[in-house]
Amino acid sequence: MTSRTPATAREARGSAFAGATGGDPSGIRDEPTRPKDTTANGSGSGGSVPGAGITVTRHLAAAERHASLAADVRAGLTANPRELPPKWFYDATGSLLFDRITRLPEYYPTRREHAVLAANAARIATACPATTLIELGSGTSEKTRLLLDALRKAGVLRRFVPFDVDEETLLRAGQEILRSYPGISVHAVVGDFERHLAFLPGSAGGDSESAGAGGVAADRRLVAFLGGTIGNLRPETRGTFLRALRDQFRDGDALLLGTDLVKDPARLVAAYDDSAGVTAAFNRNVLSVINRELDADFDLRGFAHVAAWDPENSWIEMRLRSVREQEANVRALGLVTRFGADEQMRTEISTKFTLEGIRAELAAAGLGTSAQWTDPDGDFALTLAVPA
Ligand code: SAH
Ligand code: AVI
Repeated sequence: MTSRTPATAREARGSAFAGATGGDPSGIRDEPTRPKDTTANGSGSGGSVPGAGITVTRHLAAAERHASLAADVRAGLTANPRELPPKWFYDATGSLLFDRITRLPEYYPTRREHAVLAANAARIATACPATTLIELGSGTSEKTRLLLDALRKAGVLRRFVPFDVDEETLLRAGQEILRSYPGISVHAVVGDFERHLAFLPGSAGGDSESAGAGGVAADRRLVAFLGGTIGNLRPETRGTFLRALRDQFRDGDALLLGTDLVKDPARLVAAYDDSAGVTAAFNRNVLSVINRELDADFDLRGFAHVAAWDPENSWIEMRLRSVREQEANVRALGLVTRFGADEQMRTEISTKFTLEGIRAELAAAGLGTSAQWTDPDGDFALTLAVPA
C-alpha cells in the first residue's frame, strides 16, 4: 500500500522506452508524486506492468541526497584524521570513471567475478529460482546480465530491482535491461543500502509488488551484491548491513555476495594505483562532487592519490594527500577546512577477504552459506547464502 511507502520516498512511473517521451531525452518521464496514482490495484509500487516502463522509487531525491552528503562531509572534514565515505564518489562522472577502472589491465576483480558468474550462473539459478532479482550497488549492471540470463532460462524471473545511489547511471542501466529483457519489469530504487534496506521491494516495510492483481505472487528474491562493494564498508557497518538484510529475508530468499580475496599486496596496490591514473581521477572525483553539490572550492590539483595496503585490517586504503598547506571553503556548510602539507584524508577502504572469513561474517548475521565459488586463480569469490 502507499502507506507502506516511507515518508522520504517518492515514486514515479515513466515510460522507459528511449525516445518515446518526446521532450525528455533520457526516455524516462517522471510524473509528480501522486500517492493515489502510484497505487495500482492496492500495490504500493506503481504496479509495473511488464514491458510498460520502469518504476522508480527515490529514497535519495535531491533534498535527501543533499542533506545526507552535507552531514557526511561535515562529520568527515571535522574528524581527526579526516575521512569521506566512498559512496560519494558516484555521481555520473564517478560511475563512468569506475566503469573505466573495471577495464584497466591492473584491475582484475571485475574480470575475475565475471568468470565466476559465467561458470556458475546456472547453478545459482537452480539453487535460487528467483522471481525477483535485486541488485545492490548495481552501477551499470553489466555482469548482472549473466544472472538475468540464467534466471530467465530457469523460466521464473519476472522483475529486476537495481538499487544505487547514482540515479543517472541507475536509470540508464535500468532502461537498457528493460530493452534487452522483454517481459521482465524493472523497478529502480535510488537509495543508500546503508539506510534504506528496510524498503526493498517485496519486503514487509517496502513498496512491494505484492501478490494479487498485477503483482508478483509468491515472490522469491535473490539479492546480488557484486563487485566486492561490501568490502568498502567498515567491519562494524558490514555486520549491521548483513543483519538488516537478513531481517528482510523470507524463506526462499538468498544473497549472492561478491568479495575480493586476499592476495599478493603488490597486485592489490597496482589495482588501486593504475598507471593510466584513472583511479586517481576517481579518487579526486569526490572533491568535485563536494564542490558542485555543497558549493565548495577544493583545488583538485592540490591533492595526490594514495593507495596503500593495510595488512592488519586486510584492506586497501585510498587517501587524498594534500600536496601543500591549503584551505577549502565548503560554503553550503559554512565550513572552512585547513589542510597541512602532506596531510592525508581517507576516502575508501577496500577489504580483501578469506573464504572462511566470509562464511563467519555471514553466520554472525544469521545467514548460512549454501555454496561458495572462486575463479580458477582464487582471486575473487561468490558466496550464496540463505537465512540460517
Ligand atoms: N555492482 C557493480 C558496480 C560496483 S561500483 C559492479 O560490480 O561492477 C559500486 C556501486 O555501488 C556504484 O554504482 C555506487 O554508486 C554504488 N554504491 C556505493 N555505495 C552505495 C550505497 N551506500 N548505497 C547504494 N549504492 C551505493
Ligand atoms: C566498488 N568497489 C568494490 C571498488 C573497489 O575495488 O573497492 C571501488 C574502487 N575503488 C578504487 N578502484 C575501484
